[in-house]
Amino acid sequence: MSLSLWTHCRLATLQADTTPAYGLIGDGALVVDGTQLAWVGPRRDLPAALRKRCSAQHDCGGALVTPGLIDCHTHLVYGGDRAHEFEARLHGASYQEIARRGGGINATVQATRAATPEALTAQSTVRLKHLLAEGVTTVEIKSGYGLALAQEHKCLQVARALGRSHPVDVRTTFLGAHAVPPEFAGRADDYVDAVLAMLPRLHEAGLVDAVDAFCESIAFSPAQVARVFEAARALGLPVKLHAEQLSDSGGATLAAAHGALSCDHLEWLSAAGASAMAAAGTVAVLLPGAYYFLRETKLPPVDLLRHHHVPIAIATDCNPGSSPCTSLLLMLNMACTLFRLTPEEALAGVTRHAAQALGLPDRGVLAAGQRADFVLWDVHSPAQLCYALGANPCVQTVFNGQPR
Ligand code: DI6
Ligand code: FE
Repeated sequence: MSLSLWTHCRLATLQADTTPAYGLIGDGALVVDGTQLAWVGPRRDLPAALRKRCSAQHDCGGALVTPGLIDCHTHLVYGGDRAHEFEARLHGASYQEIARRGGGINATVQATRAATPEALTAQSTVRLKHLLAEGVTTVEIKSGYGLALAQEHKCLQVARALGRSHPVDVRTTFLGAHAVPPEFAGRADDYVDAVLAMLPRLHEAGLVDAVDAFCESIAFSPAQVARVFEAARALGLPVKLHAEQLSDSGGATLAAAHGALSCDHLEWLSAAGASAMAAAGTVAVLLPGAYYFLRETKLPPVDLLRHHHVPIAIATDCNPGSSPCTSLLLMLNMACTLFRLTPEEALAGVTRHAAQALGLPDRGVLAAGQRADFVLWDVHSPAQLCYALGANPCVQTVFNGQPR
């Protein structure tokens, strides 16, 4: 296998606990061996024997190189849009009221059920391309707008197919317990039975990398979520949870008890929840797009997470109701301005910690042995990636060893 050498770049390796910050290497070099990074470090330390084996050379033109970005929480595959609800909220309705009136998630369920796989693929492709243009190399996509076996199957298959037709790694999450669909109105426990019946079928079809649920007063109780988690764990599937977004339901503690990969949103996270997450190694995925778009005022307890050394990830939560967002770079900015993360924390949140939130130890930092997913940026400092609004300084993305 031929090796390729990438030089004339600064590297933000994002390795943990490095000095200088960001794991910055001023005059760096990368050696790619097929789909993996074979060597990463200061150019002057590159072994001559390794350099000789490199048959291709790439001049990065002074670019900053980071790991490929990872969007670890999206609901990217859905039908229709909810601009009318955005309008209704500007006339005074709340997100919860709209949901209780049968709008909200169930409005998107109706539109998604009505959409053909081709139509779903077409509208989801537009969103995916926006993410890819900003250097995203791994994206998680949740189901949860089908809420019936054939419909969830359709959405997860569309998600998987997007990963085959685009240079990006798609990880699929089954979110059957997202909302109670209209045909089960007032019978949430019966719907949980239906979710438990869907799970093994979708798993057998190879469509499930992880299992998620929405633990909230307008969605599922901790007891109902526990049933879903037990079924997932019995199949050997990792779990994650939409927890403490609109109220403190104790979801984080429950998820941690099931060894969850991540708890997501967390504006209302308690001290007990944070310490349970720390003990379980559960990542906190913060979603500034949803906080912003719903005009929430309760900030996620970032200092509490820092105090307990809970790793923090950042994602778009791309969805039609609470975060119609396809820019992970914008989320970096909002994580800093709204949540007061440092740019270094924010960048770790879309690389190293996002990989951890998906249970993927083979990516998220620039280091030998990792996947060769990296991005060349036309910026001088890593903080510039968090600082600008609406700019896209992505020059080139390398996915799985191949420039795309
Ligand atoms: N929390 C969210 O923010 C999204 N899902 C969830 O459980 C919103 C989904 C939607 O409103 O369509
Ligand atoms: Fe979400």
